[in-house]
Amino acid sequence: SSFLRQTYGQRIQNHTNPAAKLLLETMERKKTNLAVSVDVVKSKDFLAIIDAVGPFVCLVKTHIDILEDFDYSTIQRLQDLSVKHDFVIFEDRKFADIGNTVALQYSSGVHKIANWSHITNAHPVPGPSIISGLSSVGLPLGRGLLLLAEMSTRGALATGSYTEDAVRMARANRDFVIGFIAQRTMEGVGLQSHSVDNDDFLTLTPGVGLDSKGDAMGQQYRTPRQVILESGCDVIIVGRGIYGKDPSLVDEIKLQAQRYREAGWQAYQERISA
Ligand code: BMP
Repeated sequence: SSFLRQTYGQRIQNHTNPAAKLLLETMERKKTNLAVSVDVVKSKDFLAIIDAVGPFVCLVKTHIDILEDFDYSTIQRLQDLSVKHDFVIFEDRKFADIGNTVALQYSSGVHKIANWSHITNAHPVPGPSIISGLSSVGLPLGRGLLLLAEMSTRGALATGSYTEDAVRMARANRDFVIGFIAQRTMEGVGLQSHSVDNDDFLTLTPGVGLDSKGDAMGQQYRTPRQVILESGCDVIIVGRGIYGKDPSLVDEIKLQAQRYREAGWQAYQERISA
């Protein structure tokens, strides 16, 4: 039977990875499947948005390399907010190189992502060695990895057998790979028969918007209902739909976060009671 009918809380037992468990526990506790993607370039805006949306989200997604005034103290503030508001941190780094290089990029440099990000992600394009490289750093720290099995953009190349191979790579590395960035659930994808005992991966899905169908650079948006109920995804990732064009409008940002949280949770409740 499908994991899509189980509650987030019930699904905790299907996972051994600490980051996967933490995310499911947080979703169950806070009753939210909303993740906010905070794609702004000033640390002050970055932290203000996170403080505003914190109560409504299970996870905050970062692109730490776009902060033009980056300083490691921003990481300490992000971690303080993650404790204050009880959310998981996901650095959307999209690693894509050989094992040795990604291990260095993950552990070192200015950002030291493995030190503070519970979850990160990688393109499967180099093959399984990207997972070994990242897990050599992340697994001892209790981190989790998402593979990009699909993308939200028009004309994306991650389709068909590429997507299926991404899912096989994940199944072979269950200790560290906790799920996918994808547009639908990968449960059963690429399986000849029902030969896998536990196919419960987490599906985190960007390309979510209630008021817009896309942007001028190839992004495509679907609604929380399409994503959670119709496509079987677990977490909606929303960026501009929540913080809009003006990161200083804190009250408006809070309202939008509440709106997306409600839409996502409603769709989930319909799914588990279907
Ligand atoms: P927005 O909701 O403002 O379009 O932002 C979407 C976020 O999700 C961006 O940070 C982008 O990098 C990320 N993303 C995406 O949009 N599509 C994908 O397939 C994978 C992503 O990580």
